[in-house]
Amino acid sequence: MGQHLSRTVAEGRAFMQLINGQPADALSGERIDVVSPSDGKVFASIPAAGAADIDRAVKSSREAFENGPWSRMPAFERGRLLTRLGLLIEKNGDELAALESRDTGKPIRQGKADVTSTMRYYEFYGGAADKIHGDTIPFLDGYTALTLREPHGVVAGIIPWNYPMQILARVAGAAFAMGNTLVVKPAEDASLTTIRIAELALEAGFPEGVFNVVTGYGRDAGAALSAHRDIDYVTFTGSTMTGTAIQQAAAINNRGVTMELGGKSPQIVFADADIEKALPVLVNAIIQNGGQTCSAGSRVLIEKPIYEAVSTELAARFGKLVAAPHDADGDLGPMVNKKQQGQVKSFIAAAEEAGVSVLARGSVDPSAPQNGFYVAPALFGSVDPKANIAQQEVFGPVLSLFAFEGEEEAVRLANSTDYGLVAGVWTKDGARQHRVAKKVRAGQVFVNGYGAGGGIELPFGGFKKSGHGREKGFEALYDMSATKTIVFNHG
Ligand code: TXE
Repeated sequence: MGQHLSRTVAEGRAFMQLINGQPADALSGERIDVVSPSDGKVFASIPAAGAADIDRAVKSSREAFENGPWSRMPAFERGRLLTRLGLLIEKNGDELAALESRDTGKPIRQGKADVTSTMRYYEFYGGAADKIHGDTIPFLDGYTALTLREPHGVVAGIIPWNYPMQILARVAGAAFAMGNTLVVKPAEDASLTTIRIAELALEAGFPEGVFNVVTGYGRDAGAALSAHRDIDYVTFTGSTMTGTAIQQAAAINNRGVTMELGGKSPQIVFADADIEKALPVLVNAIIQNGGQTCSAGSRVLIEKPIYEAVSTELAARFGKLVAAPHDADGDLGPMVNKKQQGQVKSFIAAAEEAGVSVLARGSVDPSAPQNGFYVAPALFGSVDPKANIAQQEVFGPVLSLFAFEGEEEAVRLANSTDYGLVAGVWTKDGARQHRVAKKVRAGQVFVNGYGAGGGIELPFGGFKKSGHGREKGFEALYDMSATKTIVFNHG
């Protein structure tokens, strides 16, 4: 990937939504500027959809679900279309990585890694489409009872800006494998790859109306979509606050929801851990995507005997981290927008003012454009578990360290926030690995490693305020379908 492509891709382009297989502007004609986080400059635009656009898209998806070829297509053929889409994503990987990287500010290598994962989602769900089936159930004499797994119908997918391509893929892969049709609203800050992937789906042979994309602000397009009466199921990834609003809107129509919300994920490092193995993983878990990852490892709990040594090592590594433009070779890119940059900076400033000890700050590449949304990474030590920085999701390159004594305190600290998405446990003691992994309230627990959301095959989702429902793996296929029981009376 040359710098040239990632700087110029999409330059000056007025992007369109995709409704019923056709490019579509917003009915109002209004547009949203697309800003590059690396330099703060506008480089493209997307339509600003309102309720009327949402209505159009939902009608198209309803028609495709009720009367189109999609519903009559054998599952293996739907799977084949998904696989074909995955191959087209691979073929267009350089363009997609460049688009994602410019649109979100993430380093180009992360954009490329996202393309690989995205491709894998469509491959996985392409293969899974004809492998989910119901049961026959022993029932009363003279009866045969069986279950079918049926699609919900029209699914609404509201997608955030941190991993747009990947999060779309986990929603779309599972929804399509089960035979649903989909209306997607990507985030106003990062819609470009969603539009491009819906175009590739048409090229792969998806029937019109199966995969509709509307772009716009959350308060307009997002709110109208989640409250629409003809949506059968809503799936959302984003902030806990917006998730609550979306659930309230969906509740008016009594619709099911999958919610993948925030996190404050802990990594617990016991004194017997392989520290050399742990250190790069601890740093990467908070630096990947600039810390704008729901499963970011934002808290590291260290057993007292090794606290000094581990915190000194982490401080040395944090001090060398450099934030740089998406197409430079930095450790992290800028934050996605000015609001996110402001949020992260104010968390850091408030913690400093409250007297939390700053162990190290990284830096911003001096040649990075002044108007980019950069934040120098921050490492805080001996943090009070009740402090704001210990409890709130910062969603930036900010890591807090805590000291603990013994297994019980480790588990108590790990579970001491409102969230429960992911956790890491570092110890060589096999029995302790099992005990702690079971006691930590998190949807995914990694032992002697940390996946930060990785693993297409692995079910993923939260406890507590981190959400409910499961994405990824086969579990997502259950969320994206409903069981129907049929009973035959032979008597
Ligand atoms: O998120 P929102 P924002 C967290 C993270 C971040 C904070 C704010 O802590 O700092 O959220 O980010 C759409 N009805 N995460 O404000 O609002 C919106 O258009 C329907 C965690 O950008 O959750 C976008 O498409 N939709 C996270 C999507 O919701 C609405 C990823 C996400 O935006 C809406 C992103 C409404 N009323 C942020 N309001 C994760 N879990 O990975 C907004 N939207």
